[in-house]
Amino acid sequence: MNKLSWLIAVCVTCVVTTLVVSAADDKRPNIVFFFTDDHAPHAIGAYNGWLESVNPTPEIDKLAAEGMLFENSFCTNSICGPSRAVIMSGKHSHKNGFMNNGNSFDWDQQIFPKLLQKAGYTTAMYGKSHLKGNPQGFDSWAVLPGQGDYYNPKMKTPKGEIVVEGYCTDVVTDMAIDYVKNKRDKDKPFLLMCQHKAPHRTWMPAPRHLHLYDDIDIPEPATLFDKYEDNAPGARHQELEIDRHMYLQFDLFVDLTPDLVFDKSTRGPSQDRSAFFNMQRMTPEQLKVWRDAYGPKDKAFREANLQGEDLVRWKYQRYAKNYLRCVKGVDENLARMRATLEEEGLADNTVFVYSSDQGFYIGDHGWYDKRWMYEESLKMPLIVHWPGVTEPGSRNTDLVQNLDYAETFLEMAGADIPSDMQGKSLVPLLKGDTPDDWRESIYYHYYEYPSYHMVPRHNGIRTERYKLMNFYEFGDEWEFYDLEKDPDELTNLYNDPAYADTIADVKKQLEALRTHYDDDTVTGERDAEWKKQMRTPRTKM
Ligand code: SGN
Ligand code: CA
Repeated sequence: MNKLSWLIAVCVTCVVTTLVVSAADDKRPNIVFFFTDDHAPHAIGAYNGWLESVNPTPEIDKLAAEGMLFENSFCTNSICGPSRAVIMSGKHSHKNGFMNNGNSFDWDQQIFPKLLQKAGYTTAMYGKSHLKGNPQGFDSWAVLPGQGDYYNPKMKTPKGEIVVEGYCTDVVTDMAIDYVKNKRDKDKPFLLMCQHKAPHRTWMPAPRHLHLYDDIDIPEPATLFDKYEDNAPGARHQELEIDRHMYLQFDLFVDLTPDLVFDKSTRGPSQDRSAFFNMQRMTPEQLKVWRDAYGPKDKAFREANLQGEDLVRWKYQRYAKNYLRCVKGVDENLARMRATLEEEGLADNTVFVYSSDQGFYIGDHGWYDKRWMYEESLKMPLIVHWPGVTEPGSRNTDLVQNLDYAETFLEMAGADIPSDMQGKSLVPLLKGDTPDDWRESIYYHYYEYPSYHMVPRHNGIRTERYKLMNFYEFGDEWEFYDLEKDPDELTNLYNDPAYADTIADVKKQLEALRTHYDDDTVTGERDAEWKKQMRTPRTKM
């Protein structure tokens, strides 16, 4: 061997040894982000909401018993695409550019998965992305196009579109499991984003769950028959009521007719057709299970000829059961995912995060869907199990947001947090130490109007105790709630003199937040006729 080839051989050996040693020494945790669509915290047992008695999520509850549950976890903009864009970028909607579902995400921007890749992580995303375009920052991915299908879903992959037979929550978890077992680069720590469509509208459960809860009544929320008397006009002009805007066929599958020629009169003014399309995707076997499950129930329903509040109650039961059946699919698959980590010997060094893109109304205020800054849709579940770090069964009450996730994952990986990200890492909180200067309020801004469900644009602030909301598009409408005294937000105190000083103070805080987050997007003055119409009080039909 001449001198040069000896030198090369020594160098190569050194490099290889260093790589092997660094892979073996890399103790940075893997991160599994198990994420769902529209799963409200009050539909998780561990959150102790009014649905707790149904025991909807034994597996998620187990995760909470082993890790930390965040009681005051909020989104910045309660809708799917925008929430996900905030998570990716660590920036509010007006900074990351994805303000409503109609926008397209600019994947060229700085997002935490790219930064994790740079820091030596391997990354993957499966399931619902809802950010349009081909994902960047992932070594492996397969995503549902748009909202995705519940049955036998189409999936977009780097190699083209595929169709996978099965139920979406199972299919997506299968892919995530396959990644952990066979696909990932085993020399690197990994980030795995396993993102489900369930329990999004139109709440289609797996065949194995169609009879779950058949023999019980789901408790009703206290506000099922809210009349929105105290609210700003927007609450009387929305289109998300179980009573008026939830459709027997489209949403509740009464008289299953997948071969139906789509008839506009069977749906509301701003609905799409995903239930019909999903049903048309079913195999004959799947469809038979559905007809067998719903047929007898539909017959009983037709015979009962329910009207008024009885009909609302029936619709609520059908809806809540289907929603919770979808949640069951999520819960079971979370257990499968965790079992895989155990089997692969990875569980002890993997941070497991459960979250969903926003909360949801499960009959609360008579509604379904989200969008509003009221508690049920502002809150998002957040449960983190970080072995050896999070105190088992701990519950954190600090104000946290999806704005903080990117920063948190970066700190877990020992990577730098870019200064233009707007959230704060939750790592100190996960270790049980809340910094003295932790935030005392959160900022919210919703933009998608006019659109599905007709929830007007609004922004606002929530402190530990108070909430102030501004519906700025039609004049200057405000709502103010004292959450300690009125957790259901039924009494708007905006004009109550007893609260005048507090309101003035919270308003100043809201202005300070707008400045802090550099949000100058309060726009959208409408024409006079429109304003007049929105000001006309509309009672429930
Ligand atoms: C669909 C739903 C709406 C829902 C939006 C946004 N209709 O349009 O009910 O508000 O998505 O949801 S459906 O007929 O498709 O069910 S989001 O979670 O993607 O933001
Ligand atoms: Ca959603």
